[in-house]
Amino acid sequence: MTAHSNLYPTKALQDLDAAHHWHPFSDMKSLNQEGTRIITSADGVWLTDSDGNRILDGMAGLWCVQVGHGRQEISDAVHKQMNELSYYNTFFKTSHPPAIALSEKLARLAPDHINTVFYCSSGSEANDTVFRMVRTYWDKMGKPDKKVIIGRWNGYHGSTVAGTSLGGMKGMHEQGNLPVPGVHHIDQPYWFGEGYEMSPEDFGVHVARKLEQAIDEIGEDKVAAFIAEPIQGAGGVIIPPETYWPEVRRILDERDILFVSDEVICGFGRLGDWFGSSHYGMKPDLMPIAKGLTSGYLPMGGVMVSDRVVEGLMLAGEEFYHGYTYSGHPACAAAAIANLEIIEREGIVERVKSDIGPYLQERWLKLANHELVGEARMTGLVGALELVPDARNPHKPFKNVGTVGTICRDASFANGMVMRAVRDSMIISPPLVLTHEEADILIETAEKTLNDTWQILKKDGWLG
Ligand code: PXG
Repeated sequence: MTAHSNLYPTKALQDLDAAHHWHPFSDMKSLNQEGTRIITSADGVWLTDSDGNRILDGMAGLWCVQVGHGRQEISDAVHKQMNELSYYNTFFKTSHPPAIALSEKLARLAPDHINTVFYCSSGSEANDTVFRMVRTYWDKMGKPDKKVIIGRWNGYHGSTVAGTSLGGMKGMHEQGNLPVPGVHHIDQPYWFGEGYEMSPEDFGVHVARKLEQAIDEIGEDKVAAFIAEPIQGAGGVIIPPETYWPEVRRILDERDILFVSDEVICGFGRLGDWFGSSHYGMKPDLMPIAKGLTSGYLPMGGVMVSDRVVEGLMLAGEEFYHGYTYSGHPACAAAAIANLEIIEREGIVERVKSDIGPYLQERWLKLANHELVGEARMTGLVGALELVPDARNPHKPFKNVGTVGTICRDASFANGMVMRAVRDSMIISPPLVLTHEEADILIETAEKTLNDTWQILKKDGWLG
């Protein structure tokens, strides 16, 4: 069969998929029995499946399609680049115009103290690069004991060995005997689930101080870095209380460890600023990036490196033995440049901050009035609804965590919209080009989905 212009019935595709394709993060036995959904084309915020249904892409693919699907300008730029130079490496004293132009552009968009980028092909590779880079930095600085990296429980930094280790997903750690030694996890700033006995403000400070305690217990002379997402995405859109990042900043300012802001989801406009760390007034030493860098049109990631770390790594005048065949791939760089040009020209970051962001937030937060919703939260264009059995007693979760989320996610799909379920939270992270009219459709569909879910739960005895 050919890869495009689908001519095949859904069932035939599902059977072939089940026979030969191992999917990420999937229980393959049950998926093969159920059959996959097949997406055949997409335009703007709309997907089309193999049965011809139109579906609102409430997750921007997988948190990445900032500029919407099907932008001719990006595919033209890639096509042109492929004809001119489809591949060359950036090892052995060589470079090429797309990698150079993209680096200059990223340096301009990043905060003033960040002017250099190291390329890879994904967010996971970016965090593997971070892992080696921060430890090597301290070696070069003559502090080889500074090796421990502090991450957070329920953080997500990818699924490679270093990415899984830095992340705080216990189920992932169990597969492959991870984390690797030298990674320490502290609590996450999840007020709704873990801090509700305090005010959000007090909890923000309290949980930030877990970082201070960890550094002091391990010893500042042994800690290399702290890594965190500005807002945890895969962990369930955990938006920290207002007091959290300022307190973390105070702790970091008083101690000599590196701060790594994982911008894979929050970068490139998701929160209404170019980077999530800028949104929260943080000053990172390293920023892993991916996803929105190319809007997912081609795979590309990178680590944005501050002048301080670049200078440290160059101190000894030695090679950093790290790199990938596809570091700075010309076609991917061309896609990234075209994507960033669209974001700049259309003022998409500003639009999230002052137009579509506030517009969707206002409507999304009202969903908290629904009897299934314990909390609605949203910053920029990323939000969550916490589903609970009794909204008057909101912090008491459903039994068998995850089942209700899956019911709601399936109901959403049946209503023509992709929402992602994390535990029993429903997540939304739509393309940043969402129009007001599409935002209205998103909210109406979410409301209908909550009603449908409530009916199913009532019928099946979940609501008592
Ligand atoms: N850091 C963060 C903050 C991420 O969200 C990665 C690193 C890893 O990126 P790659 O490109 O290696 O996947 C991510 C990825 C989900 C989901 O189910 C989230 C991600 C990837 C796949 C699924 O929410 N985030």
